[in-house]
Amino acid sequence: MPSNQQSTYYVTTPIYYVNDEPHLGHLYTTVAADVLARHQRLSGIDTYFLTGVDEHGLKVQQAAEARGIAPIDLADEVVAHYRALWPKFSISNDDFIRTSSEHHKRGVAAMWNRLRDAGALYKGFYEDWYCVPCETYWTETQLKEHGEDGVCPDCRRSVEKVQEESWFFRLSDYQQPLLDYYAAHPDFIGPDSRRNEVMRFVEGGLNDLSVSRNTFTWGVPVPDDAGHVIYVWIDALTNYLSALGFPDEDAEAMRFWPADIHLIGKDILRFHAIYWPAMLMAAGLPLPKRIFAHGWWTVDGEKMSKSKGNALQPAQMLEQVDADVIRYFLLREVPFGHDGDFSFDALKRRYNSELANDLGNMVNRTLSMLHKYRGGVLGVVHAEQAEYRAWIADIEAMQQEVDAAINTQAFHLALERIHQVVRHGNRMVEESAPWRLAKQGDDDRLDSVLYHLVEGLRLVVLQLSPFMPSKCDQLMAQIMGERAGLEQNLTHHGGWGLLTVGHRCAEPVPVFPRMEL
Ligand code: ME8
Repeated sequence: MPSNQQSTYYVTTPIYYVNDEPHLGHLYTTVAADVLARHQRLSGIDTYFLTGVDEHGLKVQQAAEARGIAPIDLADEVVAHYRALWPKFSISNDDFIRTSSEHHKRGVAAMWNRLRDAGALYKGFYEDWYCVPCETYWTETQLKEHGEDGVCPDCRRSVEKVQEESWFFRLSDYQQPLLDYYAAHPDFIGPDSRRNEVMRFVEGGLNDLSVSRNTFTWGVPVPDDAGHVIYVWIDALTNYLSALGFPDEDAEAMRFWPADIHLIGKDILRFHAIYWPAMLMAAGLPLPKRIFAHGWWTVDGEKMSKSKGNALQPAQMLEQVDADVIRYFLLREVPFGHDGDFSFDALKRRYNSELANDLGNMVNRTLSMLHKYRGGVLGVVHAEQAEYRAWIADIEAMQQEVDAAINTQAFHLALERIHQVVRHGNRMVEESAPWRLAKQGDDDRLDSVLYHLVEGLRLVVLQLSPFMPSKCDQLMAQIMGERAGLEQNLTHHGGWGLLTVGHRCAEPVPVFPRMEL
């Protein structure tokens, strides 16, 4: 059973910029976070899953100007798309934060005041470079070190010169405290390769960070210095706390802090693994337990971009493929943390072999035989044979291993392990040949094998349900028959033997029809 004994769990996605529509990359992080949240809830843990949008900053302001509309109108439009999209992919977020909301802005102002009161802020003059698409400051030296002049080392687009009065955060004070923290908390940053990357960066030295702008207005005003708006990353990172009610320490949801995991893409690791913990240290607040930076999706070998028009829009993908199948593919195809390439052909191949053939077949064959030979009703298990003991042991080991894999964000391993059990089940069908037992009138053995298959399937579907919630609801409805809708969780229903003699399964209805390539 789940190894995770803690009582609360808090998982977050990045809050996405509203300069553009959601695409495959945004879906990826959000689905992964959803699987973590669903798995924890299944394990009986009090869970909070946060996603939302990042509305402020120059990038959003410029995107709105280009459309000739106000930033808040652009934000409202894109927010409506996100809100319509997530339910289509069964995203079970408990909250959706907007950084334009009053409660968030109050949280940001409170964070600012805490930093200022701690002596971590001072006023100065910023004269260097800024990348608007990344909302990142760059020094002349950093630009030179990373190659081309005038180009952002991260996104390779043009940087602009900034010369203005600015507030600074004493980030340089946190070089050693951060290095000590990484050393003492080896699981703080995942995967390990990213942890090493961050440590090398911090070892190279940290400059104080410019944290306010006074040449545009689309942001949270600096308290007591109305000409300045707070740097969009200070604003955005604070969402993880403001959503819980910060600065009200006794707000009910504050029990979820510190977060168990911030899921992000590798593009925004520095902000989460350096700036955010340094800010929290300065503010005297507990740090999140883990930050995991996943890899980058390309599409048919190319980087997704607005100019190429090849960014896959999740809502349009649904015209071709079921949402749960996309969820499954994204987490199955590429080890979490690695880069991957999306193609519908690869998705269909994976689907046909693992879901249509293996899982679909196991469910259909098992339930069809149960109906054909036993009227859909489970009979008495007579013999405790070695093959059944091995089957139950395999399922129990799978439950442990899936839990461990999900708790280390190794989603592909969790799915691979579940799939191994499905293949084991199909082998059991072949080897025990229930159709032969039926012909021979060997009812005892027939009842035994059918029982083990159905009960095993139930536990497979339970483990798979965080990945494919609506497909698994359909499968569970067939397995549970009249008892469908019974609340399913691993704590109460994860053990072998919930189904008993006389249980009637529903007629099988195919859930994974083959797809044409
Ligand atoms: O960075 N492959 O927002 P954003 C995989 N507002 N994941 C991808 C991806 C791709 N090709 N493209 C985007 C921001 N993502 C800030 C975050 S958080 C306090 C503020 C995902 O709209 C991935 O999670 O640019 C990445 O980190 C995020 O979208 C960036 O979203």
